[in-house]
Amino acid sequence: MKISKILLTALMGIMLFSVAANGATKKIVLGFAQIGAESGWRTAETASVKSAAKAAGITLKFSDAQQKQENQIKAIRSFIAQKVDVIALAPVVESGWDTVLQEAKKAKIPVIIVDRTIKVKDQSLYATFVGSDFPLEGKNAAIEMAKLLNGKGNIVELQGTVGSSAQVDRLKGFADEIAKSPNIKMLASQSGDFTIAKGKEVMESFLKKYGNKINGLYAHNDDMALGAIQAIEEFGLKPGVDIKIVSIDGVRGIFEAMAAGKANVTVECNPLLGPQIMDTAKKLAAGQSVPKWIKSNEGIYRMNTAKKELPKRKY
Ligand code: GYE
Repeated sequence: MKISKILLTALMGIMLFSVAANGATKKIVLGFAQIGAESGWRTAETASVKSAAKAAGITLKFSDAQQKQENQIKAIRSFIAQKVDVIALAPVVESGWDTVLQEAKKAKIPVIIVDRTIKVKDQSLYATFVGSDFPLEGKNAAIEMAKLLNGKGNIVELQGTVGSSAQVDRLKGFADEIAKSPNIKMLASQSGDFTIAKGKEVMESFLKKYGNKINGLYAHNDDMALGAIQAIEEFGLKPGVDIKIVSIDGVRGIFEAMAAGKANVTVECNPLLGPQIMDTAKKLAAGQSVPKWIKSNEGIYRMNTAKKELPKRKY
């Protein structure tokens, strides 16, 4: 009896040791090179990644680059030096990643590109992209704008961070679709860097120049639209009525503005990517292959349903 107990304990010990040795019980370490905290969307994404890592039992190393690519590159190099298992990168801009991603590849660390896409010569430099379809968001925004203006009017555009895929693709997706409405004219288009403050500032300059000639505003994110709403009210016009507003993201603030009749449409872009990122990190750490694009589920929300939707919003 005693001997069998000793044998059993020894056997269990050996089993546990071998599980640890082949990595099954080792905690996965994920380095996340985040862009910053420029918008409500990004704050929601960061929160989602942090809570999903906890829930998945993944050790998260988090870096905030304050919207600077050089800081993101530094963070990735430090993750490589620390020998993390997987790297997640939300790239502030599309280009300039080849060298650092080659370093990650050489170190055999798989890279998940998060929420914005990149342009690299060698597609094997990253494992997958987890995020939205930006050209489609731009297209949907244009369809909504054309409907709101009955195919006729003057519009202005607040662009996202210049050189980010979210700016490049939302601009192009919108431009291609709005071209089908020849009586809609783009008066001005400028970057508001995805922030409320910049969105307000640039809208003020548009209003100064074009005043009540403006019938519609397309903003590449809700935060800039929220800044623009303040500018429009201070100028003495009614946002959502005198100037129709279509933006992208679906943050709580824009639902509140829509419920108050001050904004018209938001094309949803889901920031709650944490669970999909953790799931992908686990697969990659286990040496499994994943699809090259893992899409998020999204909808389009309008002023008339905003009040009803508001309590259901998670970000
Ligand atoms: O739309 C914007 C944020 O990369 C999809 O970045 C993201 C965009 C989002 O600052 O609000």
